[in-house]
Amino acid sequence: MRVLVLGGDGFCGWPTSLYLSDRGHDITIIDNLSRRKIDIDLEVESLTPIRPISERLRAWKEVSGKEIGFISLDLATEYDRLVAVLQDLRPEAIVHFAEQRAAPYSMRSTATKRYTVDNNVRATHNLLTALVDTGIDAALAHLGTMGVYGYGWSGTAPIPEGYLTVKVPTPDGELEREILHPANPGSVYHMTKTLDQLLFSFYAKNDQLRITDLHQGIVWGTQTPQTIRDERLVNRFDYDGDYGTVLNRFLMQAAIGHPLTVHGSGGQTRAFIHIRDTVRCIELAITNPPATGSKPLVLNQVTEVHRVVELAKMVADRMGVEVAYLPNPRQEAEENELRVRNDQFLALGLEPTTLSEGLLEECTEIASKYRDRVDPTKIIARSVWRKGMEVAGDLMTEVPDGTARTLAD
Ligand code: NAD
Ligand code: USQ
Repeated sequence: MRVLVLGGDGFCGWPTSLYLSDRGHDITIIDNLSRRKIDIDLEVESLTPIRPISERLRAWKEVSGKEIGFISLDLATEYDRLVAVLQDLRPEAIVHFAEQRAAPYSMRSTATKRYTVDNNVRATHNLLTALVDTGIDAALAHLGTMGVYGYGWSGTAPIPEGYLTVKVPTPDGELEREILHPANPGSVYHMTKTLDQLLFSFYAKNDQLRITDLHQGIVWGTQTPQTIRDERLVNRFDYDGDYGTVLNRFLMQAAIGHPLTVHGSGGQTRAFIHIRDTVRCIELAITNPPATGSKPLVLNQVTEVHRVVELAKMVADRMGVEVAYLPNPRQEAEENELRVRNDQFLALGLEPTTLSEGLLEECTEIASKYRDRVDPTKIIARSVWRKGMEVAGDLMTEVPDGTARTLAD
């Protein structure tokens, strides 16, 4: 298929572009490189030394013989160029990763709240109107989030895939209706994904766009069989307090002997997926789109569920580091139950990659290899959900000398 990967320079987008290219699809990446610019503003870098996009693409051509196109374009602000690109490339499928994706960054300041809403909602809406404008009937797969459902609302009832069947009382008896699951976002970032859902519902109904919304859990891991083929293809690994996600942070912290940064009691339960499954799910989604005229197809892109404190204890036990219980910079339930349905991906043939010694080890090895690139003063999460919330001080200001730890030790 001719596939446009929007946000294809990012943590999920880059390995997805390589995977799809390896599988024989014809890939063009669109990205405005805003994520790299945010790193400069935050004075942090990916733990792994990611190469400039042109070098990445050159390296891929060298190792695979395959060409991936690249267009630098801001989806939120360059509407006419987007239309021209769609008319020129006439994609059969579009994968939309191109949004500001960190909840803490979205809560950092008024400016980052406004940027997150402006960027994400405009990017998604521009894409939808551009598809209508050009009449291009591409299968659109968007990366949404499990966070649209919120946490704890349905207790131990499994979270369905997008829709809930409800009974509406009327004077003439009950009406049964299928509605979008109530939105219950926990950050400005998550809120933008709930707004995206409404845009999708409208454009699927009004213009018969074929849309799949992938409600993805927290992605962990870094390398895939494609990114591992050359050091210049290495994937991004975020560890800082705004962009680092919980399990990758714990693995990286353990590798340098930093206490594991559990927020609050660690009773938060979240859904996870390994990056290798993310890329497979995307191909399954674009090759199995909904029929023209149907409502958006929602798939929960998750493979397992874990409690934060249990992940911390598991990593701490294996690698001999402490667990630090820190004041939680977020407003979120101290503890929640979480059960999630993912039947549709299983039915499409996904064989879940779950937490395994090998993959955890691969992650700690990467963290150990690049430990000299860690700035330990960027580890503690300091973006608070409301002014005045307490944050922890640095637990480490220099990476200690000595052999790096790995799970194998
Ligand atoms: P990322 O920040 O690494 O990648 C996003 C990419 O989109 C970046 O390369 C950025 O430069 C680009 N981008 C952002 N705004 C753009 C714009 N206006 N125009 C063009 N390009 C733009 O994020 P990621 O971790 O790869 O996440 C990708 C998607 O998956 C996001 O939409 C995110 O919400 C979703 N998601 C991520 C995770 C996770 O754990 N990483 C989990 C669930 C869902
Ligand atoms: N947490 C800690 N310690 C840390 C980091 C996080 O205890 O050092 C806790 C957080 O307080 C939170 C949980 O771990 O309770 C998850 O935090 P996270 O930063 O790993 O994930 P989150 O903010 O939810 O966001 C990430 C991605 C986002 C995606 C989302 C999927 O950044 O793009 O949408 O995961 S989900 O969580 O399923 O909504």
